[in-house]
Amino acid sequence: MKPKRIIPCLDVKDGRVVKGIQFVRLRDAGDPVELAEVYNREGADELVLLDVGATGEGRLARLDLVRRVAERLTIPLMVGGGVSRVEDVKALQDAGAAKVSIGSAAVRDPAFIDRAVGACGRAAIIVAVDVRRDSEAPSGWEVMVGGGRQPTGRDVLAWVRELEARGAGELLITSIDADGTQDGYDNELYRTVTDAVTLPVIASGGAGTVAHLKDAFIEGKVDAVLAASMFHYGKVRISEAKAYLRRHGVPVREVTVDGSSRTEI
Ligand code: 0VR
Repeated sequence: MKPKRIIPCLDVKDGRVVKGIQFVRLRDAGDPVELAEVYNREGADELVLLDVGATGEGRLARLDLVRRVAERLTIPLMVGGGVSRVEDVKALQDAGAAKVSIGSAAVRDPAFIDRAVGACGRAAIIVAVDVRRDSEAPSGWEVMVGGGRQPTGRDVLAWVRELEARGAGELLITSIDADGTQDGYDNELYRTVTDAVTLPVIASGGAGTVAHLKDAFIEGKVDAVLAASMFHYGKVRISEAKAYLRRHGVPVREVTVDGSSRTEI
């Protein structure tokens, strides 16, 4: 079985890592390059760099920061924030991003996903889907854009099915309700999505304990877990999380001291 992935997330605004709750009340959580090096050394499987200011300011994630982070990593870097053209994807790839996350722009122009996949390949194109619980939505969750502030009227299931049809490589699904709470992932959301599409799904929003990570894999059936607060505030080390997951039968990539890797349960 393919190893499950642990992916720390660096939400960056004005060159600093920030962390809030439900996307607001952002507070400083450190230097992005330093944190990237720590997570890489600790055994993270991938790293997300999300420029949370970019979309709102109508610009692309800062390429100089992407370069400085990418050159310190031995794991794949996924970059998101303000991506709205194929040229943006290519510029981020040239700066060292292995994968690029597209969020609001995909909702504005779904055919952009087809163009980006056609030009850059499925493996490089992740679609970020931020949702909030909404009893009016057929599946129970509505897709939001613009940093979680603008409702789209789209239901999460209809949207992820359309993204699968358009060739997206992976889905990064963030629960805004859970974001930053450290109360656990919305596993009902992930089970609903993973029962509906075959695309790899990354859970995002709410991680606080190693048990939360296990629950997302076992109950939510996700392929990877993204976490920010839990790791930034030093609650759990990635090596501890991987040992716990192995003890509970979740296959994870083991990183040995010489940096080589193998998958062990
Ligand atoms: P934790 O719950 O702390 O693990 O957060 C995981 C995930 O929700 C965040 O890293 C990130 O996706 C939150 N996203 C955005 C944002 C945060 C602030 C402002 C905007 C955005 O647009 O995604």
